Amino acid sequence: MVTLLAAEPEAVPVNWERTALVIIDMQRDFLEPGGFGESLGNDVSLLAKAVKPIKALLERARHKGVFVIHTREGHRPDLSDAPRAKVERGAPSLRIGATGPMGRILIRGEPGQDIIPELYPKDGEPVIDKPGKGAFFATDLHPMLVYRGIETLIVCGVTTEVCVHTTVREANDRGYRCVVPSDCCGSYFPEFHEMGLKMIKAQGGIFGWVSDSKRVLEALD
Ligand code: TIU
Repeated sequence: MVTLLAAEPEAVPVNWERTALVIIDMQRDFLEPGGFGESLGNDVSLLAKAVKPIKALLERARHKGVFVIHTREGHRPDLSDAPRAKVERGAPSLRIGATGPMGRILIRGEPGQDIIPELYPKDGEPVIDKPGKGAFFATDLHPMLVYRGIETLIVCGVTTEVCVHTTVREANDRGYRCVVPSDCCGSYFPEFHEMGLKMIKAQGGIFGWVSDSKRVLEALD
């Protein structure tokens, strides 16, 4: 089923059998108080408004049989995959690996590192645990997409200018068409969200296309 998805800078033809919905890092560590995001000094409530539109897309994608992938940023409990430059930077209230109210910060298997209940993965939906910001670095995402013949990614999640942007850039260089629904991502810095989206769609869509949940749902129907 190929449909035309309304987007900027131009509509994108989408073959839904060759499309994946990629939901980036909708983890308690970024969205709830007491996690990594708040430890960096951020107001985590700013990310909450992305949950409802992502949920709408997720439910429709599941219903339509579109391939759904979730990612989580996080590290091994022994921190062997966490670069010192990442662990030691800045002056967070809790460093990666320290124990907070949702368990150890950004550590795989801890409650805070898991995905928020509203968007929890269903059995059969791959969850990519990634040590970096981009979902392609040090993960098996690329072969997973290649084996399924995926050409287009609908990329949602947090934060717009960090993990969503890095993933879109990595995907663009690997040949994927990336569409970012603007209301399905969010940032601790509203101005970075706006600029991040502008950077994707500038210059004829230098990294991809920007749409919104309403237009993606219309194209899915
Ligand atoms: N701090 C911030 O904005 N983001 C991250 O550290 N990771 C993600 O964006 N997932």
